[in-house]
Amino acid sequence: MGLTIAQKIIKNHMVDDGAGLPRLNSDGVPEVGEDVAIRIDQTLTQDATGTMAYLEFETMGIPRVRTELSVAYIDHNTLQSGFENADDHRFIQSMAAKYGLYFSRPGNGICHQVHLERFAVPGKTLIGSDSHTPTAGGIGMLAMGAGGLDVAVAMGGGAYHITMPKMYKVNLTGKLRPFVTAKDVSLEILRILSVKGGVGNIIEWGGAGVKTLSVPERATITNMGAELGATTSIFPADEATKEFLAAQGRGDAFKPLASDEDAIYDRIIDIDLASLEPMIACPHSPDNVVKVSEVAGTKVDQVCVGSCTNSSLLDMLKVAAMLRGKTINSTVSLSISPGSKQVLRMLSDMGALSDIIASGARILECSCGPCIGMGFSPNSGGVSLRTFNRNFEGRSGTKDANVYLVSPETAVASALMGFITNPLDLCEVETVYNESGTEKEKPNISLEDSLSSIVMPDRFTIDDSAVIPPLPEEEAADVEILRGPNIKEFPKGKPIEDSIEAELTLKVGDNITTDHIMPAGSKILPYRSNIPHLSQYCFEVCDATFPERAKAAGSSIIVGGSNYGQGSSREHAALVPLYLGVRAVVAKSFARIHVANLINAGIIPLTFENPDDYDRIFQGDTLVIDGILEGMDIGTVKLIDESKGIEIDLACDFTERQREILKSGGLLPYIAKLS
Ligand code: MIC
Ligand code: SF4
Repeated sequence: MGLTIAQKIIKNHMVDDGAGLPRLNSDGVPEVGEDVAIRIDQTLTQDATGTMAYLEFETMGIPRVRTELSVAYIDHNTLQSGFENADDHRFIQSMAAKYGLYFSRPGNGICHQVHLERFAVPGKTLIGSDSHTPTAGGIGMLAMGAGGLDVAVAMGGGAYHITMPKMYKVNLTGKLRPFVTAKDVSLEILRILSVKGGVGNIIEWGGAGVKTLSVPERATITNMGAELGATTSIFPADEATKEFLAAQGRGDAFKPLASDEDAIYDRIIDIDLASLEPMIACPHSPDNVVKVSEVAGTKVDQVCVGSCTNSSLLDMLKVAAMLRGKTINSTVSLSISPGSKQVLRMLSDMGALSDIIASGARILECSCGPCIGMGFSPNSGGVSLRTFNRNFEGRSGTKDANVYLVSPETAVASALMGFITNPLDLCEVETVYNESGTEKEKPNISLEDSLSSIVMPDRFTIDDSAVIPPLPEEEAADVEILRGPNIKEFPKGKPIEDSIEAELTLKVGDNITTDHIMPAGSKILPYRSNIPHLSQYCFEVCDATFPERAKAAGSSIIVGGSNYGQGSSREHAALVPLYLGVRAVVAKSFARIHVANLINAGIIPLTFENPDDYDRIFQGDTLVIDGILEGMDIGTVKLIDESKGIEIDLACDFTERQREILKSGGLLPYIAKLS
């Protein structure tokens, strides 16, 4: 049988790192559900997760990174309202110099956008300490988000372990209509699959419609595969990929990549691009998707264009074309954050920046900015329309704001009108028929003409002056690591004990995000290397009393619903609970990266064998989990709720390697034992 793109890459990168090889099918591909160790060609970190990842890397005692390429980006913590972020940037820069990494300076852009432009290579593997690392899947890379510790291990040459996913295919036909965009495709698939529909799957995008999408458009789609909970998303590498790489002056990196004709998929979803309409994700979840026309007319206070989802040159040129000669509505504040220095510079050279400035928009620097609550928070109870990928409650920095996710076209149309506007309503579209009788859209206004004239440039402006290449080994050895006073020791896990007796200190519902567990935002993000300080804010969105209660309890257990820990890759959502004494998390199901982070930190994740048992236990109950060591071998363990006098079966189904990690007290001590 033929193979999918992802299966081909996994097959090429499978290694035996001592944990044993997975069971393979007759095509030499791991069976679904098997633990697979993958050799990692490239890694990336960003600053908000990077400080911790490099502190962890340091403890491994490896003299130089062992990947083909590793890049340390500074893009999240760029609002420097105190010494903390600047100190962390210097720390990361000195780590990059000492250990052989590329360093992308603050201002050079958002890691995923820059990586796509300058480093991503079809057919290679990439892990990044950021959940949107799959953006590079737009170029045909097997790119996955991971916790900082997993990235540190990969930098040291260690394999990355995944549970072999199922293969989903989205079969694209047709061509997007004007004003309907790749973002609308992302929102449509979220509407179909939901924020947990991708868990345990790799989503491959194929079909005749693929060739109508440019690489940055594909990257918008693979970027938001993170919101589906997918292991990753990937496109073939074809002519469009070749042209993109050539335009980036990296033609040599091209390698064609396609699935075999007879590849087998576990599920195929058909999307006709031509039939799509502008879509919008309503508060407070990326899968709360409806057509823009259904909420059109809602008054808007703020509009933000940017983030790793929608900040490419093509996106920004379209925004500029729509704004040209117009002034944004007087009741709306519009921010524009170009994704990279390359994008900003080209916008400036092409004159488009001037159109944006003239419209009254506020130009922010090339970084994550408002997407992670780093400035530009909405007004109280405000409505904010964002081209971003997450609209979780409170993430914008304003607790009672209502954040909607849209395409740049919908964002600009709404900024001009002052209320949610379907961009299609900005122009009258005439339907005409071509000679063969097939329907063809022929919009009749000049705005549309100017949008369709925006095409991929033959050559991007290439200027890597804000990327500092690795130092030669001889010089690197003398580099001094610069540490600020905000860097504190991180908590270390303890080998799992046979019995846990602890209070159920917090019970939460379904789809709890890492933004609930360990919020971000401008006030808290500077403390990513200071776990004691960070711990005050743990679960602040759900229950601000949790940190104090957990500390008082000493040992505690958290209970969650389904898809617990969805969203980001931040390992702080495991390290901070560890610091507060959390020993186990019991949930209906977990998100992929978070469950790995819990195990890596030494916290045991357990699932209800019968999800209805979730309703039988309550916050404040005293829980006992006995016989854990044997339970890990047989895959099940009993939880006794002493307060209610009931017993509940929990699944504790781990791979051999995960069991060993938990028995060692986390991934770091496990690695230390191996070496
Ligand atoms: C996010 O979008 O939530 C972040 C901030 O980029 C995170 C990483 C972090 O928390 O630092 C992510 O997506 O992994
Ligand atoms: Fe940055 Fe937002 Fe992308 Fe996360 S989702 S990497 S915060 S732009």
